[in-house]
Amino acid sequence: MPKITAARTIVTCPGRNFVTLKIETSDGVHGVGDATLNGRELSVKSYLDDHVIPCLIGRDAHQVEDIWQYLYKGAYWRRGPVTMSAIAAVDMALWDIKGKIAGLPVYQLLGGASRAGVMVYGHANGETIEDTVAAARDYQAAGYKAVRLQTGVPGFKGTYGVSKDKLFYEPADADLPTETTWASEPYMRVVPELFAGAREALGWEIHLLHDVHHRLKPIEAGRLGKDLEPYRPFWMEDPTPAENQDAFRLIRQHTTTPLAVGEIFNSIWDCKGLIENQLVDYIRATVTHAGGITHLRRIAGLADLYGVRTGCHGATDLSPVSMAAALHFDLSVPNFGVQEYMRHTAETDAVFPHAYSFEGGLLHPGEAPGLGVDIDEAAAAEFPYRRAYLPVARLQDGTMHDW
Ligand code: KDG
Ligand code: MG
Repeated sequence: MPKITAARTIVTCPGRNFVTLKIETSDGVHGVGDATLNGRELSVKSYLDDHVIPCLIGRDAHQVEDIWQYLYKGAYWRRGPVTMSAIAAVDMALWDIKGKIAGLPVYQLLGGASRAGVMVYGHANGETIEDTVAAARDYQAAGYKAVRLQTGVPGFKGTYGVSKDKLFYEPADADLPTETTWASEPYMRVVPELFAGAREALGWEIHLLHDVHHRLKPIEAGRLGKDLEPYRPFWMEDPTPAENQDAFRLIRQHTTTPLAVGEIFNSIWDCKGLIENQLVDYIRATVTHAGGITHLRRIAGLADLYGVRTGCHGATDLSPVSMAAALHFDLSVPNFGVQEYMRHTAETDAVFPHAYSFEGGLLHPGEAPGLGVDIDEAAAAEFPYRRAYLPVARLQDGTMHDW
């Protein structure tokens, strides 16, 4: 049996921070897992270094399920983003090892390909509707079948989803949280105008998505969903903070715009009520923050029973290791919907050489054994950790709001 002989975390900042777990085995095979939790990176590193790695040494690397259960049940303190990101990193690394030893890409171990490739959506954004539509046109020209539209709200600086750089979106760009201002009313006026402009310019073939980023009250979300209906959005994401899952009943009563939720969920228990009550259409839990491939498959299995499809989070704060793992999952799972794809910078791609590739609006994980991604430790060492936080949002009178 391949025994786990060593494991360590590697923190690198090729433009943004990433935490990677590397597990080595007695067979000479190693695996990698992503443990990045944006703005709280060092907490997951400590959880792994101080509490998980010592328990891994000597275990059979093939026992992916048992090690998952051991870390989840054995901690006594269950769930939470730090714990579940740490477990996820171990799980990804073990699937990577299993694939390498079997000589198969991980998607083959998950049951094989259920489709030719993974439909992804890119991020079109701009300060104005015209800029956003122009960016969406570029994505369409590059072959994307789906694109997310985010635009600036007139009079407000630093609207969520609007990037300084057209291709790379990185909100965690300050040593301490920057403060942005928010008001729902002008936002709710501008988004339907954006979708009207986009449909006129791009036609009806391309899927259009939008992320509300937890900003609205339930009745406001119902209104926005209704106002967007004529433009047939693929989804409206995170309309309200999902701690209050009953809010989704209210939103559902008012709109047929499909709803996507779950990028900040970290276990099947966060997803269960929304799925079983058919209050969402897409579940966005992702490999890194929701306990790895092993746990995400369980979430997808539950979702499939209720006609809910997957739409994994894929922001740049998830490393190429996470993206690779997501693609193996996406390719194999029967109820796949769409995968978010924000391109990483050239520096990040150099630190994490990978086999996945984009063609015609689809990503494919490639045929390399395991996850098909690695970390170049020498390159990683050139980019030391830099503290960086996500912004916060306040209403115009100074009241703290959901970012
Ligand atoms: O770290 C926070 C980001 O991952 C998040 O703001 C991105 O909402 C997001 C998305 O849909 O990609
Ligand atoms: Mg989002």
